[in-house]
Order: sequence, then C-alpha cells, then structure tokens
Amino acid sequence: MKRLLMILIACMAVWSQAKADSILNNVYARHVTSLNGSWNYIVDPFDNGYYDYRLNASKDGFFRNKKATSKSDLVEYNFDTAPLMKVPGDWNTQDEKLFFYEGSIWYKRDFNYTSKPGTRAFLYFGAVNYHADVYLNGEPVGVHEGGFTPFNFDVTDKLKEGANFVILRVNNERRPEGVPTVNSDWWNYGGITRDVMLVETPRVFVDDYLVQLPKGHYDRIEGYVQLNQKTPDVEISLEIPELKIQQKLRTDAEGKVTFTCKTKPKLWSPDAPKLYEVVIRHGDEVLKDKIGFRQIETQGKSILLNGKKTFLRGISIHEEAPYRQGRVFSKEESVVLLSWAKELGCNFVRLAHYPHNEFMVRAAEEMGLMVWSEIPVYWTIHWSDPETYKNASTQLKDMMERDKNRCGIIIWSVANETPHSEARDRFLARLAAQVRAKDNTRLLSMAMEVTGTKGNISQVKDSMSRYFDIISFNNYLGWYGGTPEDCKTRQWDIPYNKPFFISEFGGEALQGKHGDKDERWTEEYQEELYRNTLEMYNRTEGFAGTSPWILMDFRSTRRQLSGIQDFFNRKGVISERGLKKKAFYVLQDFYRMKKEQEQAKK
Ligand code: GCB
Repeated sequence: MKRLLMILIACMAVWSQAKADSILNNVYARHVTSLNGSWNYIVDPFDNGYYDYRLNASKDGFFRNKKATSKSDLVEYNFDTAPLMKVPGDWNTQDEKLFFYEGSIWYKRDFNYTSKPGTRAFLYFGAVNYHADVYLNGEPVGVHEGGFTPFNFDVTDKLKEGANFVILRVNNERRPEGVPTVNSDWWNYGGITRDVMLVETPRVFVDDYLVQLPKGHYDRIEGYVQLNQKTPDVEISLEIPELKIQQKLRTDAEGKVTFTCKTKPKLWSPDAPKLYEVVIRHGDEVLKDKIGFRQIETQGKSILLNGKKTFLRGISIHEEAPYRQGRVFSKEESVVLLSWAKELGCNFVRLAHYPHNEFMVRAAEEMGLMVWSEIPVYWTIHWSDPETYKNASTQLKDMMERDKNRCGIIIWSVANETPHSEARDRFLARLAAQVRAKDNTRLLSMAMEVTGTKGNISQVKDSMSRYFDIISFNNYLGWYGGTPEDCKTRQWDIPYNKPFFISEFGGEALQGKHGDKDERWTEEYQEELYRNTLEMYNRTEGFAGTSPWILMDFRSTRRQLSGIQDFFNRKGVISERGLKKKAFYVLQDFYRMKKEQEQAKK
C-alpha cells in the first residue's frame, strides 16, 4: 500500500506540472535571448525517458540528464553524444529515419544565464507540435498541448547563475481526442517548430495591450494596457508619434489602464497597408509595435472594408516551406509564399488549418493581405469530450491573444468541414460565443460543407450559419464528385442574407503533366476546373470572395499515388519546387478582372 502511494505521488509530481502562463504579447519587441540553434536529441519511441518499465514516471528520466560519474556507472543515454537537430525545425525533414516518425523525441540545449536584479525570466516557445513537457536543470517546468500556438513559463526561480540546461520531451502522436484529431490532410510535422527564447522582463511588466479602432468609429483609437500584477497607480504612457498622440495614464486597482484618443488615422487597406508605430512605456520598459487601423463589417450580402464593398481575392496557404519540405518558421519563407499570393493578385489569404507563425501574420499585414486565421478544429473532433473542448477553446484563446493587434486579420475561423451533429453544434456555438465575447472588430466564420444536392441545385444550409457573419464553405465539384463540366449548370441555394465565401475548391495536377482537359492529374484538368468553378460562383448572388485550395503543393500522408502524388497533395497552383501550373494564370486573370471591376465602381 505504502509503495503504491509512493508511486502515485511520484506520478503526480510529473503529471501535475504547471500549465503555461499567459502568453507574452509582442514577444519579439521584448528583451530576448534566442535559444535557437543546434539541440541534442534522443529518439525515444517507447518513452523510456519518461516512464520506467512499469509505466510509472521514471525517477531517473532523461529530463534529469543524469551522467555516469564513474566508468562502472550504468546510464543508458547521453545527450552530449547524441546527434544534433536544428531548432526551430520539424524533425521529419532533418533526419531521413524520422520522415514518418510519430512518437517522442527528447531535446536538450545548454545556455548561460546571468541574473539581473528586479527582472523575471520566461522560457518562450513559438510552437511545439504536439505535446511538450519542459524541464529546466532537471526539474519540471510545465506542459503544453497544441502544436501551433505559443506558450511560456516563468522560470525566474529555476534559473541558476552560469550554466543551465533545458530539456523537452516532444510527442507528436495523434490522439483521437486531440485538436486536430487522428485524421487530417497535412503532414504531422513533429518537434520544436518555431523560435525558442529566454525573455527577460521587469518584475512588474506590461503583460498585454490592445490598440484599435472601436467598431463603427473612425475618429478615435481605443484600447488598454494591462500589467502582469494588480499594481495600482503606476504610470503608463501611450505614444503614437505620427498621430501626435502622447497619453500619460495611471493604472487602476487591476493594474490596467484604458484609453481613448480622438484622432483620425489613415486607414489600413490592401492598397495602402499603413501601419503606425505605437510605443508603450512603463518605467524603463519600452514596448514598440506597428499597428494599423481599419473597419471590417458585413452589410447584407457584402463585405465592407473601411465602409467600401470588397471582394476577397484570396488563396489558402499551409505553413509548408517553399523550395524545401518542412514547416515554415522564418519571415523570409513566409514572404516567399505571400509574394506568390500578391503575384496572383490576392488581397486576402486563408492561413489554413491552424494558427501560422507570427512572422507570417505580420508579413501579410505589411504586404497588404487580409487574413483568415483558424484553429485546427478539423473534420471529426471529439465533440462530446470536455477535454477536447477545453483544448480547442484554449487554442482559440491563444490565437486571439497573440494576434489581437493585427488589423490584417479580419476573420477568426473556428472550424473546418465538420459533419453535422447536435454535439458539434453545441461545441461550435460555444467557440463562437467565446470569440464574440472578446472581439467585435472582426468577422467570425467557419468552413462549412455543402449540405445537399437535388438535380443541379446544391444547398448550403448549416444550422451554425446564424452564429457566423459569412457563409463560408468548401466545395470540390469537379474533383470529388461530378466533372468540371457540371459547374456550367450548377445552381446554388444559400438561404441567408449574408455574404458567401468559397473557402476551398480545386483539384490536383502534377506540375508538368499535360493532357486533355478531362484527364485527371493534368494541368489542363485543373485549369478547366478553375475556369468553370470561378465562372459558376461569379454568376451566383452574394459571392463575396474565395480562397481556392491551395497556393502550393504540400506534404500529406494521405496522398500516396505513386508517380503523381508521392505524399504530396497536388492541389497547389504552384508546385513544391515553385513552378506555376496553368491554373495559377486562370486565377490571376480572374482576380485582375475583379479588381478592375471594383476600381471602375469607385
Ligand atoms: C478539404 C480540406 C483540406 C484538404 C482538401 C483536399 O476539404 O479542408 O484540408 O486538404 O479538402 O485536398 O481534399
């Protein structure tokens, strides 16, 4: 009995590790030391470093980084002699053996630290896919679940003077109750996929802020600044030099200031993506950001940007690296993808199917691309599992937390292609309410499905529609059913007085494969499909935009056809090697025409 109790306590010590602290907003503007670079790694398919053979948490686990102290000592792992892996980076594309690997890998990195009085230190991870256990100097720091959102832990009291080491157990096994669940159409890239940093802040610091145009107003900027502690009567200043705004404010009992500045900023738009430098000062702490101001709303079946009707000329993008395989984690690679979107004539990108890295979102804003941002509530999530809900809701919160000051984001999306059920409706309605409670300055949507077809009339009638501003749906007429020819006669019944948006359509083509327009996998088939699909929607009332599937071919375990797919979903209008297919030019022409029509109306 006593033994059992001891084991239980040992297990709890590991499993009750802290959840991450609230996300450090605008982290790159803070005092950071990069922990990117080469990390030692140990592949651990049976989780030896975590459990002993009885499946109890191992008291000598890898996270302790135990070293042999004499030549007779038995220690069956050694980080110092283990191979090196680049962080950030997925493991699948760094070691051939790990291409299909799903399981645990241990990472370790040494670093030096010199404490400074009056500061706090946080370990910050841009993203780790999927489950992370973090240890500092052999002690548990915390756990995080979810592969695409940032997290950080306050490690002030765990750091040592001089040499320190951080160890992570990263596990990317797909779980039925996970978000996403076991089935998806993208590569399950594992590892520390985004930047790792040690962030130093003052003891009391600016934890969070929001600077925006309030909904419906063009003549004032509003927002708040929140300290990490409920410290009243602290001076905080807000400056927007270009608008000659300088406000000195004092925190309330919650450690918060709210402000309103009468001013008429130049508005952000794809044609003029104006951003203002915003400076927040709190004692010696200075946080700078670049923030733009815009209004986005719907009116009947139209989308209005800054009061003007706008057609969303979009493209869907996976966070898949151009010219190499793997996850994108840098500004440079984000800009390559977004430049292709610009070349297509886009004013909008759908960043599918999970929150992309912060560089991508910021670069889109700088380049004049409106953004749809979504969480991986994809296909058949466990709608009735409260833990799944909690997970999805946390990912939604964290996505909104990180990016709430990005005016480029105009749509939060809570799901993709989710088969109807009452449990689904309850789940998604709660997520919708969560968004509404936090943010009334953006539109809310989800990618729905076609609900039925009779003769040549297809209907989209999803009970969730009442919660959303835009009726978005994915439809692959001509690929997963019917032929591109069918688009010529297909009619649409979308019984809502709301704009409709085609969040996906498309078909696969192997770049360089040519043939007749009815021959699958050829560029000509994809070209014909694009032409007919665009014509079909363009004659349907309420068509407010589209983000065809997809900018670039991307890795997917589901796509196995030898000689054609070879584990790539080939629906890109550009190949993974950056070569444009014929459909690229059809879309480009269509967007040119839409833009000209819009300009002629002005
Ligand atoms: C979809 C999914 C997307 C897939 C795509 C396809 O509806 O939303 O993730 O990759 O279809 O290619 O089948």
